[in-house]
Amino acid sequence: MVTSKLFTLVMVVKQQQILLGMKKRGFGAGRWNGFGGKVQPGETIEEGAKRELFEESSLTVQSLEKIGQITFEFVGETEVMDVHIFRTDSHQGEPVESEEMCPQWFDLDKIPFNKMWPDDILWFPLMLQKKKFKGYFKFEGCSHILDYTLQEVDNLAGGKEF
Ligand code: CJL
Repeated sequence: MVTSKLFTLVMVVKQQQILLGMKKRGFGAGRWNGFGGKVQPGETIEEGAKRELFEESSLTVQSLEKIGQITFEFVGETEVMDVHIFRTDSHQGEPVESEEMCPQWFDLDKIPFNKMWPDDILWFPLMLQKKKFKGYFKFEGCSHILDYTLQEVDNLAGGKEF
């Protein structure tokens, strides 16, 4: 039986830059990524996204735009990751390093894809153009994509069928 676990990922964008954090420990350590984590019981996905953004970067936001949903399967594992991706173009505060993440602004033409999850280079262009998308990636280990689908969608509701 395949089960899924909910995760959030928040991309904070300014005019010419995007905020990424270097993950300091745990899953994805050593890679730059947006801010996020597991959704907790009793919170909505968006509440979880805001909470993790604050815990990991000290930033607060008024609103998050739902921009993408990606399901990640790993060969040999029965649990998939259901990652809900949000974008915001305005935030309050200045990013502060946390136990989890070391935040840094990157020019949009200098995104460090070689030190990010290999799926990111495929969906970042859609996210940066504010296109909504759904994706499915099958990984072998942490670095090899075996197959994937990625499609632009008009609507992200109905989150389970890619
Ligand atoms: C791994 C899932 C961590 C978002 C961050 C893990 C924070 C766990 N996240 C990107 C992913 C996963 C991913 C799949 C192959 N950009 N983010 N690719 N790519 N989550 O607590």
